[in-house]
Amino acid sequence: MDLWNVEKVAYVGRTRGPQESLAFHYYDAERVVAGRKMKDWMRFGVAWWHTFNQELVDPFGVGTAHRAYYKYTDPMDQALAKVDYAFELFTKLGVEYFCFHDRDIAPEGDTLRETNANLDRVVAKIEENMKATGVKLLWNTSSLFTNPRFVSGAATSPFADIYAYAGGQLKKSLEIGKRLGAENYVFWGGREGYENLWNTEMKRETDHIARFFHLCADYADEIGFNAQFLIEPKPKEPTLHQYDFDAATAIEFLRAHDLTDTFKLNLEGNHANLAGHTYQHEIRVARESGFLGSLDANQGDKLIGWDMDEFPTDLYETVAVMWEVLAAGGIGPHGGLNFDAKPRRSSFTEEDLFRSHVAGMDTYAAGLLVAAQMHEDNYIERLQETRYSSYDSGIGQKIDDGSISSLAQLEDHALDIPQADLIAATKSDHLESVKATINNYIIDALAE
Ligand code: XLS
Ligand code: NI
Ligand code: NI
Repeated sequence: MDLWNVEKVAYVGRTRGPQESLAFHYYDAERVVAGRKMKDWMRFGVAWWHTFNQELVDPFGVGTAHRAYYKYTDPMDQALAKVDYAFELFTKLGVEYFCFHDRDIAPEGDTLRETNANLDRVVAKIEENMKATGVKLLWNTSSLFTNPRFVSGAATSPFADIYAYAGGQLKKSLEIGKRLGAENYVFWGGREGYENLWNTEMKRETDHIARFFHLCADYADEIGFNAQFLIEPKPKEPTLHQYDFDAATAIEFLRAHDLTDTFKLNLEGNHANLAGHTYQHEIRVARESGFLGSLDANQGDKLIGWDMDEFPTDLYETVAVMWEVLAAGGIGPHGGLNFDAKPRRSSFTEEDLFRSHVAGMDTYAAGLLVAAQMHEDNYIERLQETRYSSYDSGIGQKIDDGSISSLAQLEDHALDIPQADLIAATKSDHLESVKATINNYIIDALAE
């Protein structure tokens, strides 16, 4: 299939003013930054659901998207046509990874058995294309939220048949992950939460899903599927409250259920905002506690409080994300930047699928360049070091090395310090200057 007249997107370098929309201005895949190729820091992925299944509907209107494969009206014909289309897009974009839900790639049959047979046909075609192009599977996952049977959840459903169905569906999904060599396997608990607490046994539901995760891990071991398992936190939508609310909640859940060896986290920008956090906050929490797994690259909108899944174009945010990634030495053991994002409803052409990915890739590449410069200068590291320097000696050192063992020792130190000396022990953060310096890094690192 010839995907329009778009050529392979090339790196052309920086330009003044309007950008060429089908060229990279910052993303130079092979360029080495901070000791690693840009493409290896980022490991960009295309999300099947948004890019090939999203018709750009909203609650008030039907889809606006123009897509060549809409001419296939039989669902299986269309699913197979999308595979060729997808790999042509990956190759022309120079994206080396992709991600999908089981139900994104093949239509459902009446029974799980029929659905699995449909999946086998499409997976075979995906496998051929992966071999031919070298494009790899960053992660796959299972849609346990779209079909009406999951109306009240899957692994937290009050209905045991549905729990069993979800288990059967997961078994197949793990087999597909193994067959296609998925590097990670994601669990996003789309309807694993509650609409109303009065009718909900919360502990029972969370015990059920923990048990489910153990069963999944056991089966992955049994078939030799070594992917990194990831939980993707989100506070709400579609449920009123989702159990994997944010990074800290998910980590606590993993600790409480003996799942810390099995899971890390897949963090999404827009989900962070819905939880009342910045994206940087979520990544920091995961990084510092050893749970950074992978990233779903998207952004929300300040004016609309929902999961907008916009392509990331906020440079300030990508600087912060890439600063954390550099500090972590990479996005988790096998992580990447999956564009869990869709073009706006008014960006409905096929070419917009390219334009939106190019914008996202360039924004992350620019973020990497800025963050690398900040790390090279140790700007933030020095800032933090100075701020905590009172812990390098005296009472601070004793607090840090654990030799303070009682409140009485602290009292003894503090009892006679005059108020003026205490105030003098605090220093201004000069926060406005810090923010202005970050702006300067952005301007400077991206200048010619
Ligand atoms: C929805 C989630 C979803 C996961 C995969 O908000 O981001 O797309 O990434 O199930
Ligand atoms: Ni999301
Ligand atoms: Ni996501």
